[in-house]
Amino acid sequence: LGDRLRLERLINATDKSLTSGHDVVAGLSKTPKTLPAKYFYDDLGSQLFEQICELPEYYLTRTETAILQTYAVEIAQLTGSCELVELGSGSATKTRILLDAYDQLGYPLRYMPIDISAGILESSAFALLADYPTLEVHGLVSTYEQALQRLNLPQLPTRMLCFLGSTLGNLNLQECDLFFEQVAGALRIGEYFLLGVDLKASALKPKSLIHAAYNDAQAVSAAFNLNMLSHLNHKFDGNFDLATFQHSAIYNERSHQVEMYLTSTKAQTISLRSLLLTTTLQSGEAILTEISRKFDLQQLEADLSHKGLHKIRVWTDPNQWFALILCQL
Ligand code: AVJ
Repeated sequence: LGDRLRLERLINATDKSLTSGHDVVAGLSKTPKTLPAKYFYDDLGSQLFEQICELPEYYLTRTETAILQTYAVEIAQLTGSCELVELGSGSATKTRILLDAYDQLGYPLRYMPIDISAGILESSAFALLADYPTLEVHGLVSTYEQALQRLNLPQLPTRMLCFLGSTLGNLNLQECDLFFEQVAGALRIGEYFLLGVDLKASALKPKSLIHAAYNDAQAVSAAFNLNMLSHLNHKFDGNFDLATFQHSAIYNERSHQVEMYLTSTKAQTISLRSLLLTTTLQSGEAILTEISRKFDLQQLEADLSHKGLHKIRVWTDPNQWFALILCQL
């Protein structure tokens, strides 16, 4: 394996200078309180998210997978040989569909997975190397910001940056705008950006479908949401008592986004000692832990092209629940 695998840590779990927690302090100091969604993904959080992807209610993964299965070869034909770079690679299950397509066309297989969780990055890299005998993997344990800065380096092969699973939905309008700018800045002219997004409710996509995806019967979504508090407890020496918080998720029809909350069931004081942070919560007070925006294709294409990311082709499922957009700088 040795020469086919390189793993680099841009974040070190024990080094708090890179993950200073200033974003946690800022979020808990706001009214209403918020916490950044990236804190879902410690190793257990990544596992819980993998479980969510398999839930009957969570249509996003299944739908995106089906689109990829139908069109991966077409994507590979459009881009030609290129290195796959993936932001938020997770278990890299969907990536296999792309790798198979590039392989089928006889292209060399190069993959740069980027994930904030070292555990899932390592295990997925090992599994891929075992299954693809010629694959070369260069992984980064990193936030998106760090990785996009690192990608802005002269490199030989053409790259396709993949951002699947509608993770884009976690970014608000301003963050999204900045993100597209960073993506455009990281790519060279002619390189590709493959984006998977969940679409707004419509005649073919009832709001109840979206609601159920974040309120599953087995309460895995609730466990995923609550796990953020346990992650923060470990990382910042905190005292969140998970038994005093309740999961909720609503589809906000005006802003076309799912909002996920943790609501305190009692008045309490929380401290995160390594951040020197103390904050009080009232009984019934909610912390916003995630927005999951749902997109309008026309609007999104306009926003992308405004940053120089020009649409090459768009694919959707028959019900137009989910879309894949291939752009080129
Ligand atoms: C990984 C951000 C796309 O918003 O649907 C799943 C995360 N949150 N269930 C999403 C998530 C609750 C997921 N993304």
